[in-house]
Amino acid sequence: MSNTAKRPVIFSGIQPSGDLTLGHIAGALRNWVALQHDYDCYFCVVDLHAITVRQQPAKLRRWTLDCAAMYLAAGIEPTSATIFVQSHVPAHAELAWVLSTFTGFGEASRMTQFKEKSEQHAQNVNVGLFAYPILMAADILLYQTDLVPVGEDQKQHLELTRDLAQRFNNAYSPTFTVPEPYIPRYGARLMSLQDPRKKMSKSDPNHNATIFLVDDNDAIRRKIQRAVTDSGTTIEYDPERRPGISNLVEMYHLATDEPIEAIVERFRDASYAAFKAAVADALVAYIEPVRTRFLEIRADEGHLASLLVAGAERAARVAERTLRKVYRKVGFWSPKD
Ligand code: AQP
Repeated sequence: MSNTAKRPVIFSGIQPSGDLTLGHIAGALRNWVALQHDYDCYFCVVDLHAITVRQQPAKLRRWTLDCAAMYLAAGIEPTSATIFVQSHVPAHAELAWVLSTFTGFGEASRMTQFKEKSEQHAQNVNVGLFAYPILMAADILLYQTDLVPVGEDQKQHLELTRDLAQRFNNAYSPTFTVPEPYIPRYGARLMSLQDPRKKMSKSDPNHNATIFLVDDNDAIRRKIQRAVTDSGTTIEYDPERRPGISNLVEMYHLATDEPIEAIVERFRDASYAAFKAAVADALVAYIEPVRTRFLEIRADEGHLASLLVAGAERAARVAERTLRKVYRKVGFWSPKD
């Protein structure tokens, strides 16, 4: 583990609000793994974010450990990255409060994820859900992050983070690094298998819509076979006009690394059934080793726990440094100053 100031910093996180999906590999984990040796990485299990939607406590506890185990199963090495749980580092909530006083109400109201989630959870449109992007800004800014690998849906939140960093820096003096998004060319928005106009989501009530990383091989094959496509007959990559089949092409690319153009060329005249069978085979080969590693890691809870405790200690040291600086600049008195 090297914490030298010179390496640029990455921060990213996933909510432990369900079993992780192929979408998380595509939009997040795969890129984290690719970047982990060139950056000082902080990969967080963002449980504070998860409670913006009502969670069952026992499930939240289980999913928190599952989520961390999946980071490791996907290939994150705890010797090169800091893996930790958000609620173990109080500075996240503390900085979020300060940043909330720099965020306009109108500005926060424009966040599309808030609008979507308030429709999905109309019975519980809480202030935390509204403030979610401010907490996300705190997560990122605490670590002086240079790069944030995220899926397409988080682009707007990252813009807000950048605005808040610049606003605070201008109001006082340079305090925060202004982060850049890292959005992959393909897989930045893997779509639902049942409605290819909607994002694949871990909390979709229709389980056939989502490939979970803990799905067994039969479930993966069944879900791909039942995936909604369209009335075309050729295999093409055109997410606007042919979202269903294009989504399957992206999944094949994700699992095999074969370039999109080559996949389309090779399968252009294949039947939908034949292409779906090829996608299912590729996904089974890709996901099975991840699932096996996940189950091994999950079987040793003591080891996982000690890793998360050490990760939180490391993260807290860095986060505290930024928070102290912020507190001093806004004028909070401290006997240590
Ligand atoms: N379908 C997806 N395609 C590409 N990237 C995705 N991500 C999530 N789904 C996809 C990326 O994963 C990171 C964190 O996800 P999250 O679980 O914290 O939040 P989310 O985006 O709200 O994911 P879900 O599955 O839709 O969660 P629920 O159902 O709990 O709301 C982000 O980088 C995201 O882009």
